[in-house]
Amino acid sequence: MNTAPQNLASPAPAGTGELAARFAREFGGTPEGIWQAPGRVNLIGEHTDYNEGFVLPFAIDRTARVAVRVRPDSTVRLLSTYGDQGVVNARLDSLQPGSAKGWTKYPLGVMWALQQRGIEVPGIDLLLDSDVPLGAGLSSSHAIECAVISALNELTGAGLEAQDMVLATQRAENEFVGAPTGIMDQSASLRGSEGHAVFLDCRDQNARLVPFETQPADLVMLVIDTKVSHSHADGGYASRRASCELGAEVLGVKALRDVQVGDLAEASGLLDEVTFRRVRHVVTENDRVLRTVELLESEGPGAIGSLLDASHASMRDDFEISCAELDLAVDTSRASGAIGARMTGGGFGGAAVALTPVALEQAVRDAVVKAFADAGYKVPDIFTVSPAAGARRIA
Ligand code: GAF
Repeated sequence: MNTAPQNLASPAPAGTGELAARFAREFGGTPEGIWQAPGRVNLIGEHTDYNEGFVLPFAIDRTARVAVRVRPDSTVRLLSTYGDQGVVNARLDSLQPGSAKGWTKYPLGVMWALQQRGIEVPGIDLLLDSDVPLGAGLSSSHAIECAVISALNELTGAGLEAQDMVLATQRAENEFVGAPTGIMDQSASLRGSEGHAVFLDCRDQNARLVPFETQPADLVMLVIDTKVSHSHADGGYASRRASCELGAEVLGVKALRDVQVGDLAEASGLLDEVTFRRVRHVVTENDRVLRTVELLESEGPGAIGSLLDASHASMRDDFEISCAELDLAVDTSRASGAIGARMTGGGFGGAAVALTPVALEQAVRDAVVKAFADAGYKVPDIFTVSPAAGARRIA
């Protein structure tokens, strides 16, 4: 009989020992466990989640990890291995939106959101480590939130299902952090699976895993972090969301999910020019997600390049959330051999992805670095990602 505790990974990945040792130095004693949650790349389906549409992200092999121990009082002590905030102390009875700063917004937001659901949250000591690049559009904040909610779900015995954790972390983001984001990022982080993308219907949260393995197709997925930092709590994201809501209202539908590509000609006569372009992005993007899923299931990743390109063009021209650095990353990748490329995530900075033949990986990397240098942009960080497992306990 296997008596190993459920969710306990074996063997423990490198690094959990160091994290536990650092925890002991900072807080004394040992953590009760270490939980990790990945960042994500969105393969396709951008700004469709809050329109009750379709998304196709995958969890990446870059994670946030939290070592956690429950305290006997209502104090929260938080420390991260990066940044310079030092140990941050908070009290559970005084958590409220706007009360936290820096990365501590994410764990404290999750604790607050759990309290709002009536869950009795204990004080904790928490040490965070993460290799998800910050502000790169790879969902570093949701990775923290999903690691924390996984830990608290287990430590409190709350018994939340993935769906509940998605909604609680969304509430933390929307109300505590102040970013009006949808449900895509935390869904990818919580539901991710090695070798798969997560096809999510954001209307009912139905999720299906779709094979996305680049290696057998002799492809790699390159991430190009432009180093243009962005925040979804800034106005751009909220203004796009407002345009979508206006479009749905004028068209008399519950959400833009209910508008089909064939309805666009009629919609153009009913909407102002800018709102129409915002709507057209969402409607065509939903359609592209469905076609991408079909192609991945019938032919594999080598068939989806032109859909990635079309998605980028739509974000650049209709939704207007790209920037010069992202466009340069995408155009240069395509010109030097990628079979498809697009910005990924909420936009206004962050990262692009380029689906690239293995044989041309170096050529694409070199071309992008050179193009950025020639344009006087910051040196981009370029690395490969593959679809990885979702949030789980690792020690
Ligand atoms: C950000 C948000 F967090 C997501 O909910 C989603 O809207 C995305 O931007 C755009 O597709 O990552």
